Amino acid sequence: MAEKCLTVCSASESMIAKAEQEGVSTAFSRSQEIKPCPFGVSGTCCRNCAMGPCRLTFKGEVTEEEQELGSKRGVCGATVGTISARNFARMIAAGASAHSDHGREVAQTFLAAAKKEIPGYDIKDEVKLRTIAGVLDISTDNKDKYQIAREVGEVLIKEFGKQEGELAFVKRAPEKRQRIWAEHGITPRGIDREVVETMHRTSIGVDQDYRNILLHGSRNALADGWGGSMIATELQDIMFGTPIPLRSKVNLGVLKEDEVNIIVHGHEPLLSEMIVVASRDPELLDLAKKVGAKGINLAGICCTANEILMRQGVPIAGNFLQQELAILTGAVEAMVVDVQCVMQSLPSVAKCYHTEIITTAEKARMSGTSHFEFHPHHALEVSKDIVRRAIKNFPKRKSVNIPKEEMDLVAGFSHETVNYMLGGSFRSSYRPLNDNIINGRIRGVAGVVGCNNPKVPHDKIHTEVVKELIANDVLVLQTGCSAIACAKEGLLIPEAALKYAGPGLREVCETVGIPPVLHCGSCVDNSRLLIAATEMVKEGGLGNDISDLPVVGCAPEWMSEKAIAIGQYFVASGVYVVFGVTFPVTGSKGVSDFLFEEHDKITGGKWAFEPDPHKMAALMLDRINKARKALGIDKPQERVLYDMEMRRELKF
Ligand code: SF4
Ligand code: MSK
Repeated sequence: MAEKCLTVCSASESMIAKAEQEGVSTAFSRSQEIKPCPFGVSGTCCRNCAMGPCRLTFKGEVTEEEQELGSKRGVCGATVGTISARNFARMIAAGASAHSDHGREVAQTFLAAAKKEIPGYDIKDEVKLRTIAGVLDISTDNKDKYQIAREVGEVLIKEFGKQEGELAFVKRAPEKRQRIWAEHGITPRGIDREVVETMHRTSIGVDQDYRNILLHGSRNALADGWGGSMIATELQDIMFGTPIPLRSKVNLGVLKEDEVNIIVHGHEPLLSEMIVVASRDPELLDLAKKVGAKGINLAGICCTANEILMRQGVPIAGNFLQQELAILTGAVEAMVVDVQCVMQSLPSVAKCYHTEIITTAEKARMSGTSHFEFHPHHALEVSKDIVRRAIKNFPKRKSVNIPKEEMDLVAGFSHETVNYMLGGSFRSSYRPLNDNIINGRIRGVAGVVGCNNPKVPHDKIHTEVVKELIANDVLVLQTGCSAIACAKEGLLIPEAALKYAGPGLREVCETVGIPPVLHCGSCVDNSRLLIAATEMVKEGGLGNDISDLPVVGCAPEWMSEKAIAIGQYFVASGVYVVFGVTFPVTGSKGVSDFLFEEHDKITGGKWAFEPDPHKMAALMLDRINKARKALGIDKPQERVLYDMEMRRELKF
């Protein structure tokens, strides 16, 4: 029997082989040992009360009527549709909570920075601050940036506990979209309120209509995308700077044999931004030299990596499934973790080498680690203590085996940057993007995002889907671990357009000087994609709503509940979203039909499930082609490249 392909990343492959040789358990080996529960996979198991757990199975072809009206039910009478919808909604609530709690931490730190209470943090992007103040109807006349930031921070913190009305950023969406949400009663009111209501509705004996549960799931997800996540992104940009394109490197080869290697891992940039500062401190660099190291090398894993890559150019060591593998190199002095996507196995892997795992968040502690509690009031001191500890660990190294693989990438494509790059410095605008979509040079835009999952070959599905999309002239926007996967494959450099892109997309990329795949940030930065889609609508010529655009999304190797929350807020915002690996409602015919078909009629967006990367790309292309046909832009049009004179003539 052919051996199962675990990864298409050769650096990871060599570390997986090393783990096997040295008897170290990793997610790759554990995934092969553990047989997933079939009820859990298809969403038909309920453990919401002590009369259960209740697991429902149906043999052979079963209709929705048989499932929903038959006698096979949980002890309380719950049907498989109710159980499956409740499970799905709870995944949304958990994912939205993670992003939104991140947003809350950022908002609190932002307010403290605005009050000048926390040295080291400042208000860096005043232009964006004023834009957001405008969105919130806060007057900026005769106010300095700190006063404006204070008012912005106070308004946005209240979004979490808001009880009535609607979230402030909802009005950034196209007007038609806002009307659709209002019509179906899914406009989010308050971030925390929607999560609490999901938990209430899905407890025993409350909401028992799967459509109603799932509609509230949409409202909860929208509170994430247009609420918690968007607050996190916007305030991080204002505090730390809105990303602009920069070059860096990616993969395990960024670790250095002769330097102290510190990896930051997790999601929030609040501490890692300060660790960047500490790692450049001359006193600490001297200390590193004293223990025989040539310097201090900082690298990232997962979304903390994406955050400090986008703003500081810090290289990325790897994505989600590479966190254990990085330690296996024997070259990591400290892995500093904050929240989310941190494997509990890290301390046991670290025990085999000299790596110290350092937790920093009060809400995310692990046994077998050191804890350096982070608080913005003393962030720089904590960061320096962490760097000192890493330096102290350098002489404890045993054998070091760093894979050579590393790849260049360009990152930093915030919505503002895309606007500037495509429109030019003279007149920032999405007009050239829209025009290139209308004339067919760019067929459409795809957001390809999300995690790794050891159930499928690591990075394979991401890279194959993306290659197929760009070959068909689809511009790809990326976040999260998917962006890291494609960066390792060399898809995030301008030269990739020559090698992989179709002729139309290649021409645009060459003219503008961008890669065909744009790195837009971390998981919370999926909110940037909502704003980009909205700007395309507002620019004109591509319909009146996000659902009219030839825009699609996918998460080819998803694993986290956060991915479900993201997927649902895109579907509720009018986007067609395809997920790979597995889909957690397939045990219920009614819920599957609702999410995969009926949802289109409600929000103009729907889900699809397809694990094969080529079929996944085909589904996305088909949806894009249908959108183009509906817009009347499916026939080839004369291709016009805008020169500066023509740009000046554009009407705004
Ligand atoms: Fe079973 Fe109903 Fe309790 Fe769920 S809520 S465990 S279906 S009895
Ligand atoms: S880190 S949520 S594995 S993308 Fe955002 Fe990666 Fe998924 Fe975590």
